[in-house]
Amino acid sequence: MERKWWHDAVVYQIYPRSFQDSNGDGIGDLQGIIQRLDYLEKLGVDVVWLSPVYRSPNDDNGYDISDYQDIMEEFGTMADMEELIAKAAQHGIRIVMDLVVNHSSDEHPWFIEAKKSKDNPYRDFYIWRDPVDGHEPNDLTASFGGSAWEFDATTGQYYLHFFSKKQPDLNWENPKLRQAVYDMMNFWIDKGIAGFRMDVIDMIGKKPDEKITVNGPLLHDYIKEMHAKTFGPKDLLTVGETWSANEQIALQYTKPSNHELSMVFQLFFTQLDQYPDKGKFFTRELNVAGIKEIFDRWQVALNEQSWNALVWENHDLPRAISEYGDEGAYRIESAKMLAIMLYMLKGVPYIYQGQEIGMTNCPISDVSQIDDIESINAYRELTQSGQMTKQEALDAINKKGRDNARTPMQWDTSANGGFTTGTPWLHVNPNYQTINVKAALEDQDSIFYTYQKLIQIRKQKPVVVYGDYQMLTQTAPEVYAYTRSYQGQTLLVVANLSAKPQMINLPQYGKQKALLSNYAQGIIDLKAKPLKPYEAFVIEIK
Ligand code: TEU
Ligand code: CA
Repeated sequence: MERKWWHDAVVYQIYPRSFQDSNGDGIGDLQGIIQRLDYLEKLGVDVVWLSPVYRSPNDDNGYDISDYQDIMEEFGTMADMEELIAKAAQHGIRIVMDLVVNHSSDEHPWFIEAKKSKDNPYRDFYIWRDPVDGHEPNDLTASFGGSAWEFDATTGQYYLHFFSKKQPDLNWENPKLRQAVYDMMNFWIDKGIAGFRMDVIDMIGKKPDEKITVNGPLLHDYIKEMHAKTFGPKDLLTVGETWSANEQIALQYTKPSNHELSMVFQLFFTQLDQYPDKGKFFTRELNVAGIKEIFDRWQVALNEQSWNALVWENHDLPRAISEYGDEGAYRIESAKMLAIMLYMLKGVPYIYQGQEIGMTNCPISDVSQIDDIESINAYRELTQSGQMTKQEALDAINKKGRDNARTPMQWDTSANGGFTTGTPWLHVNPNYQTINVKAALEDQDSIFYTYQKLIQIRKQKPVVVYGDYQMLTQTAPEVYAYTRSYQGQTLLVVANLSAKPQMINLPQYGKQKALLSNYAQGIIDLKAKPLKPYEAFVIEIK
C-alpha cells in the first residue's frame, strides 16, 4: 500500500463552541483555539478536525450552514481562520474541516432562492415533492423526530429534511449543486487545509421516493466524482461519517484503488448498550465482550487493503469513561485502559477534546438545561407518547444525550474551569475542580501523559502504524489481547475491559517488562497474570 502522510497521524477533534472563549462572551472561538495550540503540540497531535465553524443560525450548532465560505460570527472572522491555519502549521498541526453537504441551513441563500418559486434556478438544489392526498409524500421520518417532509405554503410543496426543519437536504442528483459543492471544497483546499471530515456522507445518494436514505445507487459515483474534482489530486485526509457502513461497505469507500475516501468512522460500538430495533435512548446493560468483537472484526476486514479510523468519542456521543469505563473509583484506570486498547490498534487515532484528561458525562436535573435539538425533541416525543415518564426521559438523556460531550473544556480550577470569563453558553461540569488540564499537566501519572506516551510510541515505532494485527483467542471474553508485528518486532497489548478482576495465561511470552501500563508493573509473568479492574499494558516482546 502506498505510504500516506496521514498513516501515522493523530487527529484531535475540537468542538469550537466549547473549547476556549477568548473574548468573554461565553462562547468558544477561533482565537481561543489559537491560544491553546501549545497545549495541543505538547499532547503531540498532528491534525485538528474542526467541527463546523461556518456561518450558521445554529439550529443544530453549526451543522446547519448558511454560508460555506464565511465564518460563524460568534467564532470570529475569515482572517482569524487563516491565522489559525498558519499558526497551527507553525506548531506542526494541520487543519481538517467539517464538510456538511447532505443538507444546508434553510437560511442559506440557495434555499431562500429555491423556495421562492418552482422555476427558481436554485429550486433543484433541494428535494421538493407534491402533497399526496393532502399529506406528506411518504412516511419517511427525520433523525431528530417527526416527518422528514416539511410543507412550504409559498409553492404548495414539501421539502425533504432528514435532520431539523432548518436543515433542508441538498439534491445531489443535480450536477449544478454538486459542482457548487466542489467549488466550495476547492475554496477551502486553496486556503491550505489538510482534508475533510464528511458529515453523514452515506446519505447523499438518497432516493426518497423509494425510501432509500443511505447507500443509494449513485452514492459511490458521487464520491468518486468529488475525489477527482477536489481532494483526490491533493493528497489530503478524508474521513467519512457513515453510520450505515459495515466492513464491506467501509472497504468500498476506503480501498485506495477505489479513489474515494481515506477512511470512515466505525461507530457500531456505540450500540452495545442499545436494542437493535429501538432508538438510542432505550438502553440496556453494556455488552462488554462485544467491544473486542467489533474492533477485531474491523481490524481483520480493513487492515490489508485499507485503513481504520480509531475513535471512542465525538460531539454526538456520551463520554467513553461514562459509557464503557467507570466514573468512580476506577475513572483514571478505565480511561487509560480505553486509550491503550484503542490506540495501539492499526489505524488513525481520533481524540475528542477533553477525552485526554478524562472528562465525563454531565448529568442535568431539569429539561430546561438541555441545549441539543436532538435531545429536546426526544424528550418531547418520549414523554408525550407515554413511552417514558419525565424522569425516565431525563435519565435516558443523561446517559446518551449529546450535551454530555459538549460541556465546556475544563482547563483549570478558576471560574467556569477557565473556559470563559463570561457566562458559558452551556453549563460547565462541576467536576472541573478535580478534572482539568492544569491538574493533569502537574501530575506525571495523569491520563494526559498516557495519551502523550501512546502518541510518542506511535511516532517512534513503525510497528504501531504498519504492524500486522492478530487477536489472541485464548483469553476471557472481557479481556482483549492482541499483537502487532512488523519487521521482527512484536508488541503485545492486553486490556481488561471490565471492572472485574480477570486472569490471563500467555505462557508463550514468559516474563516481560511493560512499555506502558495503567497500573505500576514489575516484571510481568504472562504464564499466569492476574488482571486488576480495567488493567491494561503494552509490552515490546523481547
Ligand atoms: O450526525 C449524524 C447522526 O446521525 C447523529 O446526528 C445522531 O446524533 C446520532 O444520534 C448520533 O448518536 C451528524 C453530526 O455529527 C451531528 O452533529 C449532526 O447533528 C448531524 O449529522 C446533522 O448534521
Ligand atoms: Ca467567544
